[in-house]
Amino acid sequence: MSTPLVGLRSKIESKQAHLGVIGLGYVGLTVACAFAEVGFDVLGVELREDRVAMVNAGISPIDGNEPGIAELLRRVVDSGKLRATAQYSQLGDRDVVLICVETPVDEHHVPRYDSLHSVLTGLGPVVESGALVVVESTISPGTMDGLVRPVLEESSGRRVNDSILLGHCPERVMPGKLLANLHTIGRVVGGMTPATGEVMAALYRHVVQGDLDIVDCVTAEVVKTAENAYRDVQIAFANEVALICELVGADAWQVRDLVNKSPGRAMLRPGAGVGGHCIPKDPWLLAYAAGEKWDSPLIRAARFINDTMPYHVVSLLVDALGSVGLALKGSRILVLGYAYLEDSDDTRNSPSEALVARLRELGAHVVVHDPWVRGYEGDVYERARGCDAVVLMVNHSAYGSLNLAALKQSLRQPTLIDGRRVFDAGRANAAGLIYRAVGLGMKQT
Ligand code: SAJ
Repeated sequence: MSTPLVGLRSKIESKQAHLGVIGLGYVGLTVACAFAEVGFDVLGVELREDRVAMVNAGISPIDGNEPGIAELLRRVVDSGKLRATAQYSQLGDRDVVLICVETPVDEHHVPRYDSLHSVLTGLGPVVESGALVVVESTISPGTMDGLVRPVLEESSGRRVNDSILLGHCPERVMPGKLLANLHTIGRVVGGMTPATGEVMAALYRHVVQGDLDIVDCVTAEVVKTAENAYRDVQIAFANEVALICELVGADAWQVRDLVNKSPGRAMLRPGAGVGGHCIPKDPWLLAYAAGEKWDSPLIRAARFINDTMPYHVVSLLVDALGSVGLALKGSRILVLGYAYLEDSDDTRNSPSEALVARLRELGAHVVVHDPWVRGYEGDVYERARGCDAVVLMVNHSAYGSLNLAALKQSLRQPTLIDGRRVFDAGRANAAGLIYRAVGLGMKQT
């Protein structure tokens, strides 16, 4: 191991290394707090001055219910271990810099690296010689070699693996469990060289109890994007089986239970669509890497199926209203759930967004209820008053205990469309509701 690496490794092992974290969103803030908590001096760099001010005041800028973050942030700011700035120039004394910025895909499913590019351009001129730079953002395979390395070498005037060390350690946090996941879930540690990977593992060992698997950068890029593409394909399979069950008169949830009794099967849950910050995006990052050489038909098909589901829910609604001679145009529809995930306030890429837009396009008047999303809270039965249908899109725990008889009383038309199979068809019918559900064949209702 070269001298710079030996020196850096001992500074990391003794926690004397000064850390920088660029991007104080839900990923960056979590990792900054975690390293500060174990004693590192951490400087957070964040473009948004309001977030900088909040962090320096010990107030978490992260929305939602994130156990442990607010208290930990206050503690590490009060102890002086973590501070934030908008100035890249202050990164000049950092031995390690973690990059945690957004890496979205555009409407053509092409990665947009504007944030990553500007971070590397801003960091290059100030980064200390011998420093370790780690990209935690999820990126398309080939991006470390094709973009990160050349841009950083260009902006710093230094050579990677010579006077700059570079690696990729993709984040694996999940909303609602940010801190817990960071500590417990293992990480893939991609170093531009094996020696860099070893130093990165020495760093993350301070905060990660799970495995730290040292690999090269492209392997780390593929693992992260593939683990989410894998889940997207699994969900799409469940959704396709559900669509077939509806057509042949079977119950997809019963089918799923019985399929999963077969050894080695683990069919996921069909539903009203796939949202969030990871699953809808990461498959495109993986597919993009293959370029023109391989079109990734399975990944694309899975994305198509999952993105179709909110529109399938609309077709179930049209069918249910049609069965009593009602048109969707001019009807009043209550949508239950606007978050992308149960018991979460996160609405990023929510399937409900697509559903509501489509219903409005078709001339329906839409009312939204969600106990977790600011502005959509309130009494469900009140919101249902005068509506011609209720469409459940998110299986928030609160909805499981809904009184169907009371719901029917509030409704103008007794129609219930169940996008997440929260309710039982028999009970819904017994309550006098016209019931349709994703994956439920007509013979079963
Ligand atoms: N969904 C289904 N059917 C399922 C599971 C999920 O329709 O069987 C839908 C959900 O309703 C949601 C979307 O898919 O709209 C995503 O749900 P998710 O459970 O995958 O939750 P995410 O988006 O928070 O995924 C994250 C990912 N973690 C990271 O990227 C670090 C994913 O890799 C994890 O597997 C997942 O959390 C998890 O297991 O909780």
